[in-house]
Amino acid sequence: MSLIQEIRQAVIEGQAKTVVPKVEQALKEGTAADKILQDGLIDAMREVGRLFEEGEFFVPEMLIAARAMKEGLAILKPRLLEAKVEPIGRVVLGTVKGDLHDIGKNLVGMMLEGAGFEVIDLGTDVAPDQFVEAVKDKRPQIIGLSALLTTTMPSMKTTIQALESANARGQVKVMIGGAPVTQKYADEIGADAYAADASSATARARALLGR
Ligand code: B1M
Repeated sequence: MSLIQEIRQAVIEGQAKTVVPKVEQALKEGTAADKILQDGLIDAMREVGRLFEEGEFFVPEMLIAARAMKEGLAILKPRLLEAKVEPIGRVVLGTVKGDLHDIGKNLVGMMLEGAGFEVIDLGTDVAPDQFVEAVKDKRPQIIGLSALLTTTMPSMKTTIQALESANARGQVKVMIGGAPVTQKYADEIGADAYAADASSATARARALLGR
């Protein structure tokens, strides 16, 4: 088994104590941080989701796998941010109301920071009014909404409606993403951009600012 496969397996098994030294070892051996992220950590979470769907994993297993992923991600973060430059724009980011999934959202935030954006992270379970307030207070050019549950996706639409009601929609571009979200859904609810993953999120954010 390659080192990357060992990292993937340790995340699936939720063994944070194994993940951390193995990620450190892979970096020392010269493996690119992005490869460890994609083939080790993200692919492991994909498998965890599959096992959950098949009834082999339950919430506790998902949770400990997520913790192991987060600890591995913390080791990779400085490497992923190495390209950091002066802020090119401000993004307010959050997982929508009712949704507690934050790994993907954190990754998007990290990549945006790495691409030179200032990121204000509102966390998870963020209500439409909190996004509206942040748009008024922090004056971002973009708000980023993340949803991982089909049941919480409608909160993206409600957030856009709340911005409209507060006459704040014209001040900010709305980008959405998350596993169940699609370009079609973004078009339906009037979002300005959809991104399928963290690296395309940075490309979309730059494009929204005309860069
Ligand atoms: Co949850 N969960 N979960 N879970 N969980 C999913 C999402 C699920 C698909 C699993 C499954 O059934 N296969 C399923 C949703 C089904 C559906 O809605 N159709 C599900 C469920 C059902 C639930 C609960 C309801 C389970 C229960 O309690 N019965 C519950 C809900 C809790 C709540 O939110 N209210 C729940 C709970 C949890 C845990 C707490 C245990 C844990 C989350 C821990 C945490 O985040 N801190 C968890 C986990 C870990 C998962 C899976 C296994 C992994 C998610 C993840 O972190 N992926 C997930 C299965 C899966 O996705 N395959 C699952 C890795 C991450 C890097 O990818 O988040 O997709 P992702 O982010 C990507 C892109 O989507 C995109 O870029 C990211 C990086 O490339 N992206 C954006 C994300 N946000 C973006 C924003 C953007 C742009 C791109 O612009 C702003």
